[in-house]
Amino acid sequence: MKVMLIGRTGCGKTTLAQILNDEVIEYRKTQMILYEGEIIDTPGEYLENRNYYRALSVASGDVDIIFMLQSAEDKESLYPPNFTEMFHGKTIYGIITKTDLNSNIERASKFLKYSGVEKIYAINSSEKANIKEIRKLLKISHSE
Ligand SMILES: Nc1nc2c(ncn2[C@@H]2O[C@H](COP(=O)(O)OP(=O)(O)O)[C@@H](O)[C@H]2O)c(=O)[nH]1
Ligand SMILES: [Mg+2]
Repeated sequence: MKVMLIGRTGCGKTTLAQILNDEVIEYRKTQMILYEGEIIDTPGEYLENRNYYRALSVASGDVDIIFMLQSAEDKESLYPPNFTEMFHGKTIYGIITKTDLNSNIERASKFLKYSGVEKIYAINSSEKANIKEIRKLLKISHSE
């Protein structure tokens, strides 16, 4: 299963990609679309600037699943209403990140629903419990 990660800068896309790929977690700014195994990590700028929507749409061409990430810390969302329509035919999941911080999962959930997401999971990088659910979605088999 190929998956594409979308979300504003700092929401945790690269961290999630690293966890799913079992890499050492280290901060690294994503400047371009990165293909790491089955995971496509996209720069936050692609969501922040509408001129890049086309690039996201093209990059989604050969993925099976799209994860739209929303940090539970963020008080605003960059996803426009019904953003998911841009990816019609794809399986889309909302992923709420940073649930370990002073955060508001309900607010993040509302943002994602507003943008058209129906199925939502909440995770954070230090507690791996819910990451298992994400792995199941991707059918990545792991020893953990
Ligand atoms: N506390 C906490 N920090 C996180 C979490 N996920 C990511 N971060 C941190 O948030 C920062 C940005 O993460 P990154 O994955 O680079 O975001 P990206 O810009 O969406 O790729 C980094 O310092 C990460 O360590 C999380 O679940 N909890
Ligand atoms: Mg990144």
